[in-house]
Amino acid sequence: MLVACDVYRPAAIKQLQVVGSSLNIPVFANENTKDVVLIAKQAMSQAISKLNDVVILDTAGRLHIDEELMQELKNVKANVKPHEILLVVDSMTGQDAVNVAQSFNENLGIDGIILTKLDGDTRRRCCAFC
Ligand SMILES: Nc1nc2c(ncn2[C@@H]2O[C@H](COP(=O)(O)OP(=O)(O)OP(=O)(O)O)[C@@H](O)[C@H]2O)c(=O)[nH]1
Ligand SMILES: [Mg+2]
Repeated sequence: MLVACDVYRPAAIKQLQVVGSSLNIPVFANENTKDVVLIAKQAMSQAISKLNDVVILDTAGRLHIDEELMQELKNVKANVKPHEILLVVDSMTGQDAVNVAQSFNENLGIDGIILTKLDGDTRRRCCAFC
C-alpha cells in the first residue's frame, strides 16, 4: 500500500494515486486532514485489515534545514515505527547528497538512501574520479 503523507504540495496526493493505479497498488489518502501522523496511523490500520504486507509512506519533500518538517518525520517515526526509513535524493544534488544523508541520519536516523535520475544527468560521471 502507498500512503499519501505529502499534504503540502498541491497535487501530491493525485500524483501518488496515478502512480498507484498504473502499478495496480492500493493508495491510502485522507484529504480531510493535514495531520500526517493521523494519516499514517489510519493507513496502517487499513493495511492490516486489508492484509497489505508492505506499506510505503510517501512523505513531503524537504530540506534538512526545515526543522518543522523534520519534526513531522520524527513524529511519524515515533508513532508508526517503520521497519525502514529511506531518503530519496535527486542525483543532480551531486556530492551534497552525502551531507544531506548525514544530516538526516543524525536528526532522524535513516536506513538507506535512494538516488533518482541517474539516467537523466547529462553531466553523469563514469566513475568516482571524473
Ligand atoms: N528520468 C527520470 N525521471 C525521474 C526519476 N525519478 C523521478 N523522476 C521524475 O521526476 C519528477 C519528480 O519526481 P517526484 O517523484 O515527484 O519527486 P519527489 O522527490 O517525490 O518530489 P516531491 O514529492 O515534490 O518531494 C517526476 O516527473 C518523475 O517522473 C528517475 O529516476 N529518472
Ligand atoms: Mg514525492
